[in-house]
Parts: sequence; structure tokens; C-alpha cells
Amino acid sequence: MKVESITLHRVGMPLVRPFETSFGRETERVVLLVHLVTDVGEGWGECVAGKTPGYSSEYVEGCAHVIEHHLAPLLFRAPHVRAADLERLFAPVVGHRMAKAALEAAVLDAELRASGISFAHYLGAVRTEVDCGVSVGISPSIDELLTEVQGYVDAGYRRIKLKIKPGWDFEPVRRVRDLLGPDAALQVDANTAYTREDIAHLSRLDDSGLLLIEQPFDEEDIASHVVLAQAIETPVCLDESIVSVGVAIDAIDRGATSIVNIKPGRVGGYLPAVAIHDACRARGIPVWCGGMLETGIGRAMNVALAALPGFTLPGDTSASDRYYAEDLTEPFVLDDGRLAVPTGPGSGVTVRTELVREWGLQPPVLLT
Ligand code: OSB
Ligand code: MG
Repeated sequence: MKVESITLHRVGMPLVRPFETSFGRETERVVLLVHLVTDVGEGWGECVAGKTPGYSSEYVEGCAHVIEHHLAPLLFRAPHVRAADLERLFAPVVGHRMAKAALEAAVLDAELRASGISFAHYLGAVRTEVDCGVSVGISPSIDELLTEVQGYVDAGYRRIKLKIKPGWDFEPVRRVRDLLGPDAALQVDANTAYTREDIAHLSRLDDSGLLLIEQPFDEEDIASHVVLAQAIETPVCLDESIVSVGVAIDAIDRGATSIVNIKPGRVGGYLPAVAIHDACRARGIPVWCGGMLETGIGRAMNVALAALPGFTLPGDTSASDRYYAEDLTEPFVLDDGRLAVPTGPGSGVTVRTELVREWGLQPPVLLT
């Protein structure tokens, strides 16, 4: 297909409750959306970058800039655009995977809508619904944390993930374990808040029977994760570090990660995400689908990805109402702890363009 125009929207989405991690506290998500018009139809993509470069080096305005000045021109210049060719087309731009992923999602959406194929079918899904977990932020107090977790248990979530940082680790984790009982699926995510000197300290988490500990150390510090994995019983799972299939294979081969969190935005798109899934599956490494507080646009595609066979653990693919009072698409609603995989062409959801306009933080930017 030929890309005719790209419109960038910045949308402000108030969260139903603040989301605090070891790298910051968010009360509103600023979402960059990509709307593509092509000769065969339209497509939408959501960029997962945050307002600030706290989770990764990418952030909304950086992504908007690199799309406008470096990636969009490559798309406009290409006589025939296919999602499968984008990694090669975008190769002149180093990194900027979240920006590339947003465009890849929009190209895939347009391409699949035009051919009447769903994301799930195209990516290789084997399930019609996916098990859902929920990621619980750092709380002002343990009592408030327990109340929030109880609400998610009542809603039916099949796995709880607690954000941790130095000073907010064993005690909240132990109290939540007591609340949930010994058999419930519980895991933690440190978002790089610890260092190798904390290994003895982190080994105390072994008493809480966790499914995994996610990304305790710096993104680039694979070596310390290897040392940790040898020192503790809790499986180590990388998030921030896994930026490509090559890094994933290296981290697995070195013993740094025995479970992998796959986020399409972090790895440059859904097709690189499938490549990581395939590499993990071939090595017997379970994967799960991470989240970046997506709206219904990104969520629809993540749920499709999470329906692939190697996604054997519940993902951070929570229902719309865990994040937003109103979503940018029809809401994703939990049913018995699961979300249904969309079946319609492309992402299978309809973007509520009136809300995109109404909640726009600045006038849309039209690129041609
Ligand atoms: O580390 O998984 C993470 C949100 C923003 C940035 C990083 C992370 C997260 C989450 C939330 O944990 C997952 C979700 O519910 O979307
Ligand atoms: Mg994480």
C-alpha cells in the first residue's frame, strides 16, 4: 500500500488512580496516537512512550519528533509499504523502537483491515481469550495497598504484580501474600530500582513464593541479573533489558532471565515481539505480555499477541476500567479473569475519534 498521510494526536487520559513505580508517579497518561491514511484504508497505532523518559530513553515528544522528521519521510518515500518490510525500511534510524512500533501498529492495522484479517489471526493466535493479571503501583500505605489488591481479587484478576523499590518490598509483599493465601499467583516488578549490592536483601523475597521478580537492575546490566538468578530461588524476568530478539537470546543463554516480559512497544513492534516469542518458545522460556497503560487501541493488539501459544503466564493486559473511566475504544471488560481476543479485521476495535479530538492536548499534526 501507499501511505498518503499520517496524523499525530496527543491525548490526555486521566488515570482512575495514580500509578506509582520506582521511577515516578503518573496521574494522567499522555498518549501519542498515529492515524494513518493509505490508498487501501486507514489504521491507528498507539505509542507506548511516557511523557518523561523514566521507563526508557524514549518519551512522547521525542517519539513525535523522530516520527515527523525521520520515520514518516521513509514511509512516504516507499512506493509499496508492507508491515513485514518495516524493520528494513526503518533501519536507517537507530533505536527509537517505541516510535517505530507505533507506526508499525498503524501500518498493520490498515493492511489487515484492508484484507479482512484480524491481528490475532495474522500474528498466530491459538486462543480466543487470555488470562489477565494486574500491575499494582506503589501505595501511600500498606492498608491502601491491601484495599486496592482486594478490589482486583474481587474483580477476578488471575495474577497480582506489585511494584517494589528499596523501602517498599518485603513488608508489602508479605502482607499481600498473607491476604491472597499461599496458592495465588503473585510477582514483583522493581523497574531497575536495585543494584548488585542488594542481592542478599532481594533473596529474602524467596520466602514469599513469588512467580518471578521483574527487572531489579539497570537495563544494560545483564551480568548482575545472571548473578542474582544464581543466588535466589525466585525466577528472574527481564523487561526493560529486552529490546530485541538478539538481546533476548543472549540474556536467556547467559542465564539472566528464565521468563520474558514481551512489550511490543519496547522491541519495535508486533512482528519483533512475535520473533522474541518464537525464540523463547524454541528455548522453553515462558513469556507474558507486558503493558504500558495502553488505551483500547494498544490493548486490542496486545490481547491478540497474548493469545499466541508461548504466552503461558497471565499478562499485564488488564480491563479498561483498571486504567480509564472511559476508553478510546469500546471497553475491554474482564470475564472470569480473562479478556476476549478481538476477532474483527485489524485491531478489531473502533477508535472513538470524537474523544481523540475532545481530549486532544494540542491541535493534531498532519504529515503528508
Ligand atoms: O514495568 O511493566 C512495567 C507501566 C508503565 C511502564 C512500565 C511498566 C508498567 C506497568 C503497567 O507495570 C502495566 C499495565 O497495566 O499496563
Ligand atoms: Mg516491568
